[in-house]
Amino acid sequence: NIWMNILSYSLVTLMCHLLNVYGLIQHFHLDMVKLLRFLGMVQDDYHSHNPYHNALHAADVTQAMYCYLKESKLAELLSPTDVFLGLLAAAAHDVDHPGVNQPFLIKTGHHLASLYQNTSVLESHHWRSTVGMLRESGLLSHLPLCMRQDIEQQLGSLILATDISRQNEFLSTFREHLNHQSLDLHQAPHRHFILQIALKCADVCNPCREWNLSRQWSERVCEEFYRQGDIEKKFALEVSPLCNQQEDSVPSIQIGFISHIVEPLFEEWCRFTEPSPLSHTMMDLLQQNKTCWMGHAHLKEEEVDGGGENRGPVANP
Ligand SMILES: *[C@@H]1O[C@H](CO)[C@@H](O)[C@H](O)[C@H]1NC(C)=O
Ligand SMILES: *[C@@H]1O[C@H](CO)[C@@H](O)[C@H](O)[C@H]1NC(C)=O
Ligand SMILES: CC(=O)N[C@H]1CO[C@H](CO)[C@@H](O)[C@@H]1O
Ligand SMILES: [Zn+2]
Repeated sequence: NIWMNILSYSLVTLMCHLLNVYGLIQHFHLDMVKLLRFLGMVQDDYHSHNPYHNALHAADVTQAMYCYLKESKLAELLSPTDVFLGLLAAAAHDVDHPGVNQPFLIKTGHHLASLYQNTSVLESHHWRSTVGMLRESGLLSHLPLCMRQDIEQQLGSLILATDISRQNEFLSTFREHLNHQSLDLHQAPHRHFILQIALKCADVCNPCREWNLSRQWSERVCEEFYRQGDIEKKFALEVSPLCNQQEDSVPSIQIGFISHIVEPLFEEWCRFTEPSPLSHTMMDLLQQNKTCWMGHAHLKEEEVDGGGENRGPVANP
């Protein structure tokens, strides 16, 4: 698939550009040959035949992350290490994604499910794969051991935050902080928490983009769900929520996803970044796109309202 390869090459190009713009290649004395080797490995480990979880999604999330790091509330307080970690985590957060979700891996007895004991199976794999590639490429081998260990740990904590089953945990902590104005971005742990939130936002920001783009991402993610459903049918397994093409329409999946995951998260992000033209634009697009999906959904009333409720949240953005 040549077209997909050209598109997914954007991950290496984008990362080199962003690291260069921030002066991070100089700051960390990165060797260009090792950097290109590392980024090339990350890109190649994304599955280009996944309709959604491919290197293009990684590039999309990295681009969004860059924009969020530039928010005026944040930009001047972030250290070079914060920015480096944020961009790296975004680029690698879904690496080697198999195109099926965690429940599928558990019920089919996949080795990753037993390796990670049925908990954050995919996210743990994305993290450990990234650490493996960092070490293999030697990208950070010139840095002191304690610094390398710190980078690996923080990368893990950022990538594991994208596990959507932990959404409520992060959202309520974020809300508490905002209600009590208790975030102090001069403190490294608080900045790390905001990086986790920013990455979570970037990972689910598809519905905050212009309709044309947003719609294509929606179709891709649903195509990936339906493919999983087809495999489940073929092997006489129970079809997972959202994966039945006959029952779960693209509009109904999107309305549930927006109402239960994206809207609550971006409402708080908007509050945190206030005043932010970007956040307001994203909230406007989100509302317009949601209305648009509701117009597309020739659904019974209760299906639109209860979309995600009885099906549970969308599994793996
Ligand atoms: C993971 O889930 C499978 C299937 O439900 C179960 O058989 C197995 O014991 C679980 N493993 C762990 C470590 O919980
Ligand atoms: C959206 O895509 C359609 C055709 O694919 C194009 O005609 C239209 O100009 C696009 N709209 C925007 C705002 O890019
Ligand atoms: C039908 C509808 O409201 N569509 C809107 C979806 O959002 C885009 C902006 O991204 C609007 O241009 C459309 O009009
Ligand atoms: Zn993702």
